[in-house]
Amino acid sequence: MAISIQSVATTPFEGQKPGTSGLRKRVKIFQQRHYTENFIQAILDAIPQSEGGAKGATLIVGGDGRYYLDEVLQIIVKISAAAGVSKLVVGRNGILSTPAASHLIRQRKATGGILLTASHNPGGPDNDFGIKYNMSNGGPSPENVTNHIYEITTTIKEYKIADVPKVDFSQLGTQQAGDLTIEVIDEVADYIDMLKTIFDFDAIKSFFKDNKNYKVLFDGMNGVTGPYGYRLFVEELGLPESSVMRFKPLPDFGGAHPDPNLTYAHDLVERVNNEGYDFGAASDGDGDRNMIIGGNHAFVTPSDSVAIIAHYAKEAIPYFKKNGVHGLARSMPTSLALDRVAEKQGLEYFEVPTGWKFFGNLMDAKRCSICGEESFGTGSDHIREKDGVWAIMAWISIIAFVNKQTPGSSVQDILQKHYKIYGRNFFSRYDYEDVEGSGADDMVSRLNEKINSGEWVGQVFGGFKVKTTDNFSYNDPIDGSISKNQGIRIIFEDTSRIVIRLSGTGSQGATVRLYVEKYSNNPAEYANATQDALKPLIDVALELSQLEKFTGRKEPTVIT
Ligand code: G16
Repeated sequence: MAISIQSVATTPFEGQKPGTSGLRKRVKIFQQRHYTENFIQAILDAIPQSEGGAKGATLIVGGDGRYYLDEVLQIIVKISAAAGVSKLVVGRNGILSTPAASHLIRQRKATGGILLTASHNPGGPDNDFGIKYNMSNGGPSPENVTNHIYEITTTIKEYKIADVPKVDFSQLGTQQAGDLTIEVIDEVADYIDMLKTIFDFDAIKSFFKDNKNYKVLFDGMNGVTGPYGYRLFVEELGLPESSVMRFKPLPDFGGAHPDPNLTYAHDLVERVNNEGYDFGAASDGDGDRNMIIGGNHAFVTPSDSVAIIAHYAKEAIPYFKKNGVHGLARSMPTSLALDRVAEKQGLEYFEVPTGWKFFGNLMDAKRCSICGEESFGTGSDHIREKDGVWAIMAWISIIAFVNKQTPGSSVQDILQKHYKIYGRNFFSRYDYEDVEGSGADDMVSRLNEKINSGEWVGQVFGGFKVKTTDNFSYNDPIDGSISKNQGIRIIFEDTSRIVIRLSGTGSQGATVRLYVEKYSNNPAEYANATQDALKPLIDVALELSQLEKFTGRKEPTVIT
């Protein structure tokens, strides 16, 4: 069908550089005339020829339902039709969780996907929107591709749009926009089918049947995973509707900050503690993050969560029973708890920079099966994104498995049992959000000077003797690429660590992340409160970084 294609003259916008995971900015920035069009055109032009390029491509498109999604979907249709894209596979109403999109890219053998999300950042007209491109392996584009996208945005002079009618994304089925086919699919079904190939649904159902009083509460945080959680927990596993909360995706997440941590998922934490739930879990705006808690204030740090999943994987999860576990990986700031599991199981393990994209190469090369990040991301090689609902199902599988051996085991029991085997890595992250950019940069510059001079090595601070200091650099063992300046590390003789880096996902000012970790193999300490255990090290971190002096902040905005 002939369609008219128009070239629209444009000029570059500053700052269209994708961060840790895509371009995230205020909605008002995306709403500027030509802004979104420039970026979408740059994405299509940057699809590598080795991946097939845009012409004739099949792209998976969807997002977390946040404000401005509808407008961007129509822009994608027009620019894709003009670029000769062959097919767009879109979730109903443009909804697809990030893990569901990653799965669909792989399942459909698509060229890639455009994901419309700012993840856990708040939504609504005054908050954030985001766009990222995922490759044919289902994972976020690597730095050479994001750099190429950025380069194009700095020189763009025109974009091309096709004159096609508005597409109705509420209707399942196929529609045409010129030669471009648009297939609107059930946003949940394929993902649930995938979970059925990974987990033993019958074992989980029989656990709930045998433990009728075991209470679960899933919090969709008004983000994208609500429909997934509802279909899974209520319709598939047969739990009562009271097992899900905030399960309707809202364009502004109901005003909430859809980030599953103890601060922003406070409502869930309160309910689990006050209403006698045994297990609580939340996922974020786009469904790739997760938080796991248990009754009586049990909190599973993401670092412990991935270590525990790795510990039980082959026994409790059919996918790993069948495929084995090739290796483990974590992001650099994530605690070393996972390394201990790898060592005990004789598995290869990796430390990569912050950013899920760094796990993809290892997974594609079959050198990593399970990985995780302290930033509430946990996942496996079933897809190439972290996967909140998968992690929750992994935990439910472990609970069912452990309870079969030792009935009545709580989340806290599982934690303590793990510490008895491996010792405990106390871990905490302090976030200082929206600080003035130059103060944060000056702080990092000074820290770089300190570590370059090696001046702290051998010195003792607060009883901790410094072993090494560096700015983390990663040499990808698969493609040989090197990523430098990934975070300041101060590592002590007793394996305790302080890590400081600037976030790559904020949309306003700078966010300083301060990570502290201390290992104990003294059973008398395993039940200690995290903040108490880490207080001396946090004091050292604040002293060495001079964070208050540089940022003017006395207290962090979020502690996890
Ligand atoms: C993204 C990345 C993660 C990263 C997190 C935090 O998560 O995919 O790998 O750990 O950001 O990054 P930063 O510390 O730079 O803010 P998400 O859930 O935002 O896509």
